[in-house]
Amino acid sequence: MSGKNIVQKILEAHNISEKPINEFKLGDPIFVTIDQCITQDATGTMAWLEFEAINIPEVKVPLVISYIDHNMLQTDFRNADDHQFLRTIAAKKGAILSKPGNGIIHQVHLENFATPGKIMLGTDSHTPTGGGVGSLAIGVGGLVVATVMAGEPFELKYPNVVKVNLSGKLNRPWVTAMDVILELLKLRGVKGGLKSIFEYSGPGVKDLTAPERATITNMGAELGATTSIFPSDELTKHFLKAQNREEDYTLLVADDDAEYDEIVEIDLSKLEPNVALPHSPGSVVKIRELVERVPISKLLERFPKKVHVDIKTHVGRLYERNLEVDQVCVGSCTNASYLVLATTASILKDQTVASNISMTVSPGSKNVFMQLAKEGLLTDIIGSGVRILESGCGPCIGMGQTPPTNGISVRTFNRNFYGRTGEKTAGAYLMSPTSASLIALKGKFVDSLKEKTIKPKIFDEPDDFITSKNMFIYPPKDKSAREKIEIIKGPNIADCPINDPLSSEIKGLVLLKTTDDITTDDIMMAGAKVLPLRSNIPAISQYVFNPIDEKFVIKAKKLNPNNKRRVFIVIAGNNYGQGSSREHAAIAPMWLGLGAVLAKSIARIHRDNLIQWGMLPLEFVDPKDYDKINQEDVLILKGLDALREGISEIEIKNETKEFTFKAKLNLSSKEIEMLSKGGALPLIKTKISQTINLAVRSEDFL
Ligand code: MIC
Ligand code: SF4
Repeated sequence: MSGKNIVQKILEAHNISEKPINEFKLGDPIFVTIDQCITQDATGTMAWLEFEAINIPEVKVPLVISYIDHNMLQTDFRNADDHQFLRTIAAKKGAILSKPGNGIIHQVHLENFATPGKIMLGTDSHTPTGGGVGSLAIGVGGLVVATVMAGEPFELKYPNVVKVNLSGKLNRPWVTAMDVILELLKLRGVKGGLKSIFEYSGPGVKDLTAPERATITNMGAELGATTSIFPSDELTKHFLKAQNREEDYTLLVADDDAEYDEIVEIDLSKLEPNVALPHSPGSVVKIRELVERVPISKLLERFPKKVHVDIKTHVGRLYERNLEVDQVCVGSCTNASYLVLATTASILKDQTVASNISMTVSPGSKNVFMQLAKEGLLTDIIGSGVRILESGCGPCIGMGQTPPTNGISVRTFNRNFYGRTGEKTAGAYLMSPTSASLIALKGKFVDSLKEKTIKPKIFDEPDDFITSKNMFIYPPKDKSAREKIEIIKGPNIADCPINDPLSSEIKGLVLLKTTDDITTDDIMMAGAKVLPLRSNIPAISQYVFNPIDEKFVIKAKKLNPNNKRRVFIVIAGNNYGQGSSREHAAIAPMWLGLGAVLAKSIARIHRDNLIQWGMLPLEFVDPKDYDKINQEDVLILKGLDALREGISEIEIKNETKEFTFKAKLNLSSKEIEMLSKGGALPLIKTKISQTINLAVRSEDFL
C-alpha cells in the first residue's frame, strides 16, 4: 500500500467508523472525533441556544471557545444582550469566552489554540484558517457544533484530496500569500473546490510563514472546499514557539509516496498582484491588467456568463473613473496578522492617504494591535491618515464603513458578494494589503511592480509575539460554581424554532426560482441592521432573500399566514448557498415555510444546514428540468418515507404543467433519521434522554 497524505493521517487518527481509512471512497460518510470547537457571536448565539435546548450540563469536547468579533457595533441593547448571553452560557457550560476586542475568531484561534494534527469544527466558513498550522479545520453550521459539543460524533463526507504543489518563491514585497489563493481561485473558480480538501506541498511551502499559510487556507473557503491544510514543519514550530506554545508542535508531513486524487501546480515566482472583481471572489485578474485597461470584452472571455453583467458594470465604472477608488479597508480574518500589517505600515510610513480615499485598518487581534503599537508601527499607520478600527470583523460583514453610492471599495477581505458592503450599488475589489495600501496612497489602481519610490519592508517573524491572554474568560473549574451561574437572556433572544417530522409527501408552491451561485448573503443578508437579529429567528426571517427579491417575505406571508412548515419550494441553479456557514440562511426560510430546495447543485455547508433543520436539499437528475419549471408552479414531492442510504431518487409532479420528473439526494443513514424527525435537534433530544436514563440506571447499580 502507498503512503499517506496529511489528510489521511489526521482522519485515520480520529476515525471511529467501522472500516479503516483505506476503504473509504469519495462521498462515503466517515465518523471522526473532534478535538476543538469554536463559535463566533453571529452564528454562536444560535449554536448556544441550540446547545441549551439539547439540555446537557456541559460541553463534551476537550476545548471549546466562544468568540465575540462580528456583532460589535452595539447601536442598541441587542448586541450587548447577545454578548451577555454568550458570556454566561460559556461559563456555565464549560467554554472559554473571547471577549469583544480580543480579535477575530480565526486570527485569535491561530495564535492561541490551533494545533497540528487536531480536528476542529467552527460555526464559520473560514474555520480552515487553522489549516495554516496543520489543523484539519472545518466550517459547519451551528447545529452541527451544538450536537458535537453534546457528544455526538462528527460525520464528514469522505473528500477528494487535491495536492497543491508550490514551487519557486514569491516576488516580495508586492506579491503576497493573498495572491497565491487568488491565483487558485483564478484557476478553479468558486466551485473549484467542491467535495475537496486542498493539501499544500512542494518546495514553495518553506517560503511561507504560518500566518501566510493561514491566509491561503482561510480563503480556500471561497473555492467551496471542505478545508485546506499545510504541513506542520520548522516554520510552524517557530510560529508556535513565538506564541509561547512550542509544546503544541508536532511534525506533520505527507509520506513521500502519498497519493492524491488530483494535483495542481503553482509556481510562486510567476505570480503577480491579483484582484477579485465585484461581486465574486472567483472573478480574478491581475491588477496590472486593469491598470493597462485590458478591454472588458477580453476579461469577460475568461468568466462564466453569470458574472458578466457585474464585471461590465463595475470595471466599466472603474475605467470611466480613471481607476480612482473611494475606500480602502485592510483587515479581516484573511489579512490582519502581524507580519502583513507591519509591511503595510512600512508602505504607509511618512506618506499620506490620497484625499479621495477613506482608509481603515483593523488589526486581526488585540495582540497584533499591541505588537504594532509596541514597535511604533501603529504610529506609521495612523500618521498616514488611516482610520483605525477595533480588532474585529467590522466592514467585512457590513458592520460600518459602507461605501458611497456607486462606490469603488478596495478590500483585503475574502468576500465581495453583492450587497455585502452594505451598499448594493457599490463594488468591492479584493486584494492583498500591500497592493491595497499602495492604491490608498496613489488614490487609484496602480501597478505596484513598477513602483520606484515606496519601498516596503519585509519583516522577519518575531521570536516572541505578545501573547497576552487577559481577554479570555475561563469557565470556573469547580462544577458547583458553574451550576450556580445564571444564563442571562435579553428580550431580543428568542427560543430556538423547530421543524415538524417529515411526512411522505410535500406539496409546495415554487415561491422563488433563482440562478447559479446564490450566496448565503443573498438568502440571509448580514450588515449592521440585520446582524443584531441573529438570535431571533422570527425577527430575522423578515429579511429572507431581501437582496434578490424584496417582495419575497410578503409573498411567503400571504401564502403561509399561519406559519405552517413546508409549504413552498425554492428552485435554484448551480452552487446554491455558497459562502458563509450561517444556518440562518436555512432556519429563517424554514420559519417562513420552506420545505425543499431543488437545485442543479448545492454548496456543502448549506446543504448540511438544510438537512440539520429538516429540509430537503434536492438536485435535478436531469438539469434540463430546471428550465421547465416556473416560479408559482405547484410541485408534489413523493415517496419521502422511502429515502434510503446512498442516492435516493424522488418523483416530483409539476401539478401546474402536468409533467413528472426526478430529483435525487445522497444521504447517510444518520441524515435520513434527522430528516424524518424534522432535523438534528428533535433527533438528538430523543437520543440524549435515552443516554441520560441509561447513565442514571448504571449509577444506581454501582
Ligand atoms: C462571513 O464571513 O460571512 C461570516 C459572517 O463570518 C460567516 C458566518 C456568519 O454568517 O456569521 C461565515 O463565513 O461563515
Ligand atoms: Fe469575520 Fe469577515 Fe472573517 Fe467572516 S470573513 S470571520 S466576517 S473577518
